[in-house]
Amino acid sequence: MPPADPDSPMKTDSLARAVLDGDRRALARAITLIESTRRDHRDQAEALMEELMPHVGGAIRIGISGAPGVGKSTFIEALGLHAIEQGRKVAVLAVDPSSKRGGGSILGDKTRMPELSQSEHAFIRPSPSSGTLGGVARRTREALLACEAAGFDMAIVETVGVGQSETAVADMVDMFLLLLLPAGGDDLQGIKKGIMEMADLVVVNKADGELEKAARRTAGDYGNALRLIRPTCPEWTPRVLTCSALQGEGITDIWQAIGEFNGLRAESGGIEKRRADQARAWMWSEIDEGLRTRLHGHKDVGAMIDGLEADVVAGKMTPTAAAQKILGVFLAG
Ligand SMILES: Nc1nc2c(ncn2[C@@H]2O[C@H](COP(=O)(O)OP(=O)(O)OP(=O)(O)O)[C@@H](O)[C@H]2O)c(=O)[nH]1
Ligand SMILES: [Mg+2]
Repeated sequence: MPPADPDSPMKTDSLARAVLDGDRRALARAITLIESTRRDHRDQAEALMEELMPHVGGAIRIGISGAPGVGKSTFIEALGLHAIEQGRKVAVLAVDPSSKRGGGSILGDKTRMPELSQSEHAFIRPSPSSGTLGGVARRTREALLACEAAGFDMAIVETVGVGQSETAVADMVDMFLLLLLPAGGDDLQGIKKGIMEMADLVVVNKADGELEKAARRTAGDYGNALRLIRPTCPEWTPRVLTCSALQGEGITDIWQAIGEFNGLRAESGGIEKRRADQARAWMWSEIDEGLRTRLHGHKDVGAMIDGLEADVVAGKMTPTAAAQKILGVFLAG
């Protein structure tokens, strides 16, 4: 087992071996390395990922999103425990660049996942507590692959449905699941159409007690709304289910739908294709981020960016001219 101090020197190959052996402490340590922004850590993380990459790809990757308080943590506890009963090993990660809750949202939420966080077949990792969405998403992608390399065959990526993070999560999973609350009346909870369009499965949670009737009605409304939306993929028509995460009701049906989706998508090659597209997009976003970082770090460009930006904002210079000037100086050396 490598030492726990992130600053202490270590060999990435022995860390990689421990991760591949399914050592959860080594996995936690690998993810700490992946999340570090220090240059030397980044280099080590890249070396580590090289070693893990041949062993990834074995998990069902599921993204789960929904408004604060909809019951994501409670739902993941129920679904995760069900998956473990079916012989799965479950990793839970989060993308939450807005997290102001110190230590990351999931860690604070472990009380909402009491059994899952205790299970030896589960690995729960809070969101990296800071960074841009792009940075957090990249680290979460790598963390997801590290979990797969460690033998977790179901990966759940959670995000709070309040911003751009749904798209980032949808871009790293095989199946995207949207959790909703039972609504009074027929309003569609202000859910943006773009987010509905990404959902492979919509789940109305809290279908229990007084809310049960409203949940069924809401599910019907969303079922109608979904029919007007182009399906996410040719093999599958997105559907709406209800559940009570708290009482564990409806979880079996959701598990079955996940299995069905996955089976159809595996058979058609859809999963592979989506993953290939995601890998391509990931490469380009790495290039975009890398270039921007280098632009800002360039001694001449760095000094002129603020002034040119101010000129563009003030209408003294066109955006095209400013961009050309910046690129010209950057490419000149
Ligand atoms: N009645 C009922 N309450 C539920 C259900 N699922 C969750 N809750 C309750 O809803 C509240 C929020 O649940 P969480 O699981 O923390 O919700 P969350 O979406 O993870 O919340 P954030 O992480 O803050 O975005 C808690 O009080 C839960 O007990 C359910 O199926 N039925
Ligand atoms: Mg939560």
